[in-house]
Amino acid sequence: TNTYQYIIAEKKGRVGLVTLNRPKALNALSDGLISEVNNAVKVFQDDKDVGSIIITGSEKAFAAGADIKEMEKVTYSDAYNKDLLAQWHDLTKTRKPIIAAVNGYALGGGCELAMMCDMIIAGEKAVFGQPEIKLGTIPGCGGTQRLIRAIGKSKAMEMILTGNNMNAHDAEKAGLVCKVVPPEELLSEATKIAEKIASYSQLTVAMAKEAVNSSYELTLQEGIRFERRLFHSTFASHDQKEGMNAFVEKRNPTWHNK
Ligand code: CO8
Repeated sequence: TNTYQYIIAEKKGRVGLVTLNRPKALNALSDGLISEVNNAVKVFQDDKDVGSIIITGSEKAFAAGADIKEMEKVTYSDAYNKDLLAQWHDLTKTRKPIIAAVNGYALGGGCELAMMCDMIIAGEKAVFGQPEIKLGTIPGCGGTQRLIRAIGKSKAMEMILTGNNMNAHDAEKAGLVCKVVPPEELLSEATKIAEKIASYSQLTVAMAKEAVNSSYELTLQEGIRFERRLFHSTFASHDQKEGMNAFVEKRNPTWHNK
C-alpha cells in the first residue's frame, strides 16, 4: 500500500524500493516529489526489517532534472529565503545504503539525485548529464562537488561547462557507475546487490557506509584514524564475534544487528 502521488514505495523482502512515478514530466523533480522521496526513505530507514534501499525511475527517465516549469518564475529572494534545494540533502543523512538504479535520462537534478545515493547501477541506455548551463544556471544540488569526486576535474568540467551528456559505458569507465546491465535486467541486478547488502549485519553495514562517506569530509590521516576507530568498535559487537566464530566453525552466521 502506498499513499504517494509522485512515487511508488514498496517493500520487497528486506529491500525498500522507491520508484519515481511522474511519467508525463519524465520524473522531473518537483518539491512534492522530493518530499515524498525523503519521506519514503525515512520510513525505510526507521523500519528494522529493511536493510537497503533502491531508488529507480522508468525505462525512459530516471529523472530529467529539477522541474523547470516550477523553477522558471522563482526569484532570487524566493530561492534564498526558502533555501531552495536544501531539503534535498536530507537523503544523504540516511544511514542505510541507497542504490540508484538508472535507466534513461539522469539529467541535472536527476544526475545529482543519483550521485547522492551510495552507488549507481545503470542500464545500457542510461544518459548522465548536467545541462544546467543551457538554462542559464548551474548545478544546485551537489553536481559541481560530487561529479568531480566521482570522475575527476577534467571530465566534470567538460560536462558542466558544455552541458554534454555521458552515456552508460563512458560513465562506467569514468567511475560514476559501478555496473552497466541490459535495461530489462536493471532492477533485478540492483535488487540482487541490495539483497546481498541487506543479508549482512545492519550494524556493520552502517559503519562501513559511514567510514566510506567520511572520506569526502576528512584528510587522509583523519579518515584513516576514523576508520580504525570504527574498525575497533566492531570488536564490541555481537556480530563480529558471530561472524568470525561462524567462519572458524565452518557454518553460516546469524546476524543480530548488535
Ligand atoms: N522539468 C519539467 N518538465 C520536464 C523536464 C524538466 N526538467 N524534463 C522534461 N519535462 C517534460 C517536458 O516539458 C514534456 O512535457 P510536455 O509534454 O508537457 O511538453 C515532457 O516532460 C516530455 O519531455 P520531452 O517532450 O522534452 O521529451 P523528449 O524525449 O523529447 O526529450 C529530454 C527528453 C532530452 C530529457 C528533454 O525533456 C530535456 O532536455 N529535459 C530537460 C533536461 C534538463 O535541462 N534538466 C536540467 C533541469 S535544471 C536542474 O536540474 C537544476 C539542478 C538544480 C538542482 C536540482 C534539484 C532539484
